[in-house]
Amino acid sequence: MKRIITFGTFDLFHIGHLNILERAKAEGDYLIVGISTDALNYSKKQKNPIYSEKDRMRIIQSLKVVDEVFYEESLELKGDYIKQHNADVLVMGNDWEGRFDEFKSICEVVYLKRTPSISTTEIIEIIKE
Ligand code: C2G
Repeated sequence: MKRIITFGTFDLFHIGHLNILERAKAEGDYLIVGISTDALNYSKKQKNPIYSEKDRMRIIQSLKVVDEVFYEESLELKGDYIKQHNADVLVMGNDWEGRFDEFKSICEVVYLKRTPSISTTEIIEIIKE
């Protein structure tokens, strides 16, 4: 059984998120998703996501393509998470192209093309206008 791992915030869940999760699952048999915690987001962007980590996790967990979820507390722990979950493949969107190549020594690393014209940031901007 091929185990896939991917990571993300998945705030204001949208079609780009669903596309990448479905395509990640298609790379293997079992999909594990690391959900960035509110604290990790705050450290990266100096603001909290709109949806709490608890709600973001419940949404992702409810998807039929997702087999397992956990909280991603630090970007530095990615290698540990890959090993702890015995992942064979790390999948990320191509906005992260090249950024996780260091993990090629412990698993396969695949970057999938992002869905064009949609992002959480754009949704927030449109609603603000
Ligand atoms: N994504 C996509 N198409 C979009 C928007 C997002 O394919 N139009 C993908 C991203 O490339 C990413 C996943 O959806 O692989 C989750 O995106 P974000 O919630 O923006 O995740 P991010 O904040 O980049 O967190 O350890 C890495 C981080 O946890 C990733």
